[in-house]
Amino acid sequence: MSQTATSAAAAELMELELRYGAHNYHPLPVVLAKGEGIYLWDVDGKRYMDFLSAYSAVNQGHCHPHIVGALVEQAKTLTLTSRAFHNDALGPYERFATEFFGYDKLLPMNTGVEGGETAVKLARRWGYRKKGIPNNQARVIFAEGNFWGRTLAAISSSTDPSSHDQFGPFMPNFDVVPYDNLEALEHALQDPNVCAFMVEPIQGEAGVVVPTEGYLAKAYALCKQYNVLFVADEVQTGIARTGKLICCEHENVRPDILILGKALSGGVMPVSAVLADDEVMMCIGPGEHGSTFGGNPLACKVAQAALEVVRDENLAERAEELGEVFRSAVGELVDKHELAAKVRGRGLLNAVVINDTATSPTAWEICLKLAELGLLAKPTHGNIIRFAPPLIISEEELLEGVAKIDKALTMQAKENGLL
Ligand code: IF1
Repeated sequence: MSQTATSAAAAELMELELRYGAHNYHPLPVVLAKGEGIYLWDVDGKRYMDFLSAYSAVNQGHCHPHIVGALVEQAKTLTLTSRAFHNDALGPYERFATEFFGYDKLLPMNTGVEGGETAVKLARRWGYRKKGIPNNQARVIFAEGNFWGRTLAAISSSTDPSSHDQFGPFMPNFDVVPYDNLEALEHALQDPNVCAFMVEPIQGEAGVVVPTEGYLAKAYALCKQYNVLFVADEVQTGIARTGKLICCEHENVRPDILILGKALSGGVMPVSAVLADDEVMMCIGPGEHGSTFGGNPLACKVAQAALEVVRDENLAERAEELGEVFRSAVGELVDKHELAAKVRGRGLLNAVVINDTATSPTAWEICLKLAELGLLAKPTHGNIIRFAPPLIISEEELLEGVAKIDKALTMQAKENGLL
């Protein structure tokens, strides 16, 4: 999509962002104005299939009527009380969500990274009060390639220079071990001051990195062996995205602390949550954690509606079945196209590794061609293109998307002189 293909209206809107907005993103030159189901429309009325789902925040599809209906109804009634008082939406939501995911209690927050921060605070408190770690000595282990947000704590565990260079100094007592490496994990767990291992069951930002079968179960077992909390960051992999309600279910792992975000609200507003049993959750008492909007009535109604959609539309089962369809169809493209090195993922969280270096613009150029063809996706780490459509997509629409991927790879191959 050359800049000339962009309309004057779109160009003007992009210019406003350039002129008046921080330059902390480099978006594709697409200016969106409307979303419904799996589709997005730009300001010129061009329709796209959304194969990013706002990084798995729109699993239920854009503007899902059940979720928007709950939002509008509550917005006209009561949006925010602060936690200085009770409200009539929080308790019923907490009961619904704790039963839905099978935990004693839920701590409501807003963004995914606040969920991660909450999980680390809970784990440290548990470490001091239950494991007996000396005060201020608690350590948390993370995996190389992790991504759990942009706060100073989150980037303190990051191994991605673009996330942490020149934002120091960093949070102490965060250790990093190679992902999908049980030997390295066990070595780190032997430090008696370790309170938690926080890990994504599939690393999203790292490029949809799926660990070896059995890694999660064995990592969990090692955590139990060394009396360390297993913390699952399911902000991106949770809420049915990978074919199970939470990704850890693929290996029958029940995290000690579960972090949810993104699709917990169906992409309607920021809602996150941390779930744990009493032994952990009761380590934080009144006035020791929270946020202005955490547990607001609007978020509670939206989140419950979003989870009802996951349940009632069988989104986990759909993701499981359609993920097989997607990887099988794209696997044929990998065989056909020199540019496509591999396809990997679980459920409808997948990625195609482009046969190129991380610094080449090929993946970006392929995404520009995909946009021209009416499909939106974006590269991660240079040469990996993530494909994650809303879980409500039909098989026919999914295969229509695959056809666009096929066409874009052919166009790029011709441009690169491979055909
Ligand atoms: C951006 C990435 C994805 C996450 C996991 C916690 C969070 C995220 C596994 C924090 C957030 C978002 C952040 C967003 C783009 C997107 C992203 F590319 F940045 F890395 F998905 F891979 N845990 N991921 O993926 O949740 O505070 O953002 O609500 O920063 O542009 P948040």
